[in-house]
Amino acid sequence: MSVKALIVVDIQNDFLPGGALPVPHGDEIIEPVIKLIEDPEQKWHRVIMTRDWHPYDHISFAKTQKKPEFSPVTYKSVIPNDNSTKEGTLWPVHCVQETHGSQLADAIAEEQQKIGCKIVNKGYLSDREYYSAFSDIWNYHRTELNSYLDSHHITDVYVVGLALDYCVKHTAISAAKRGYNAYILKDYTRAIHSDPESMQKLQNELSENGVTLI
Ligand code: VGL
Ligand code: ZN
Repeated sequence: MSVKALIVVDIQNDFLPGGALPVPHGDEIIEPVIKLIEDPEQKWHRVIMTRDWHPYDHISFAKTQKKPEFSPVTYKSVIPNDNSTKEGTLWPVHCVQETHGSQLADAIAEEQQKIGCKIVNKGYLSDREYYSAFSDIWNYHRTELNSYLDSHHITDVYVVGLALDYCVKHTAISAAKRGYNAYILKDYTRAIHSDPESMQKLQNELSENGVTLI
């Protein structure tokens, strides 16, 4: 038997048009996502909403590193005795804890109140980048999402939200690596880079990692 969780990733003001790090057309998914949450045929056992939740001096901010926005960065591992590095991108300041930009979009926040679903924060340790809602990029610091899904005996994870090519993708890949059946519902996501070449690369990365894009 499958026990289904819907993970609604980072539908926050800063990722919407007019926000600090807008995902093009991100606002278009808000009403569809609410309908999906409320669809009785889906039989969601749990719905979880995630928030990117950064301190003001987060390591992923261009301002923190005194570099131009969207420039590349090489992160050093936070794991003791690990000398590995990872390539990343420096972002405009976004989703700073407790600011307007970090709040869930109004209609999503209303829905959260209405159904009383779990909110999982990520990105709150200043010295490391996070894309997956399960952990930092080093898979070292784990968020509450891990124990929450375990304790509710979830088998299948469906991921929607923003941005398809960052947090949605990495959350779904983490879920697959942790042994869940992992799906992304494409119509309920939008990407930062949505040109055909980027989409093809994304599709390949997902299938290599056992994530189904529906
Ligand atoms: C995200 C870039 C930086 C996301 C978060 O939620 O996709 N993207 N922080
Ligand atoms: Zn972020």
